[in-house]
Amino acid sequence: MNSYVKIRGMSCRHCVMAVRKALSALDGVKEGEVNLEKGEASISHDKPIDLEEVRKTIEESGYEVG
Ligand SMILES: [Cu+2]
Repeated sequence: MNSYVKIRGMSCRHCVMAVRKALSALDGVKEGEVNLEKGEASISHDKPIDLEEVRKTIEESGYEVG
């Protein structure tokens, strides 16, 4: 399964790495891929993920969803 989230506030590779790491640590997430130009994360997971958790995690890393 794949879920996509729009992320605002990322400006460089470090932001991408921070978001990717945060997403990968979430329960059920296999991998989080982040596209800096699009400002979008693609999250691959084997079971349903809680998008509210995803939002919180991204915000705690210093970025915004939307
Ligand atoms: Cu950055």
